[in-house]
Amino acid sequence: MLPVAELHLHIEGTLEPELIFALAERNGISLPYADLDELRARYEFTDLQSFLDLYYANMAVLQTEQDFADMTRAYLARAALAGVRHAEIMLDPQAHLSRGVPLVTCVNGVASVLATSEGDYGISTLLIAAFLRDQSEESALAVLEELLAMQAPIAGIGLDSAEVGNPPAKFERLFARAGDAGLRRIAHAGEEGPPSYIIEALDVLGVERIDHGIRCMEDPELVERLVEELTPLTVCPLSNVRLRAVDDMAGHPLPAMLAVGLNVSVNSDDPAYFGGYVDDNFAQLASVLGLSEFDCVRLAANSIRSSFASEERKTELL
Ligand code: ES4
Ligand code: ZN
Repeated sequence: MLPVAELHLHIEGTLEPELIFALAERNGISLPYADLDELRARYEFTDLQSFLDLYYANMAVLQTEQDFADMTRAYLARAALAGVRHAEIMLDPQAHLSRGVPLVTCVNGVASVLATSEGDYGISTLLIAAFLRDQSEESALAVLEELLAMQAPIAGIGLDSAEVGNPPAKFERLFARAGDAGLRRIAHAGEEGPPSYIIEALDVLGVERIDHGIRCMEDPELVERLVEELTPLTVCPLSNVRLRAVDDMAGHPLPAMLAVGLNVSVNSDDPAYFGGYVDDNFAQLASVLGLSEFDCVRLAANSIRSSFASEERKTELL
């Protein structure tokens, strides 16, 4: 198995249907689905929002530190089988706070497992607090201050959720504060939103990496800049197909992105919702798009180089 770094992963998006039912049972929560098949029948998405509705609804079963820890362990165990040797994991604190789950519960639940992930699963990890762009900047700033005050073990911040209508510039002060606090900065841009959102994320937010970024292909000047600056784009092929950002895998822009020299990597985004983990993404790229072994090696190397892992760890994995 090719060693890869997973750079675009929402831990809540790793909550598999079986675990949703198990946690609902443990926490005495009644689900609006009679059984697994009824839940699985909901995994038919038409766009980003139709997915986000189910993604946020299913989080209801995450109540205790142990719930967050169990979800994180399940991801690491599966990711190890996929060849993941380093993972940068996003957590959506606001999605839990708004349900009455304290910040310490979600952060400690995930972080307690990540603390020993290298020894336990062979996966070095770091945690990224992602902020919901459809909520206010004030809300995000308050949560960031709380994370800093509690010295949460976060390496950086991200920006996710409903993209269109919530441009990066809305979070200029949040990202400035994070930068001042020494945090790494990434943002989703150019998934459903226009190429101009990618430019804004780079120039206004100062991000080091773009999550998705596939719509950069509509702007040749932007492509030229991204190639020149070697900006990492964390592409998620199965996610793009399932959320209909692209028509089908055969029409995915990844081969074209590689061909023009963009620094792309392959990631699973929300693997429990989109039909597979990193290995499944690579397998589909190979079978449908004829991605060569050489391309896969390059994508894997891109992922490791574009990570926030220590230089020693990167050397070890390359
Ligand atoms: C997400 Cl695929 C995607 N896009 C934006 N926000 C998200 N949160 C979880 N998955
Ligand atoms: Zn994402």
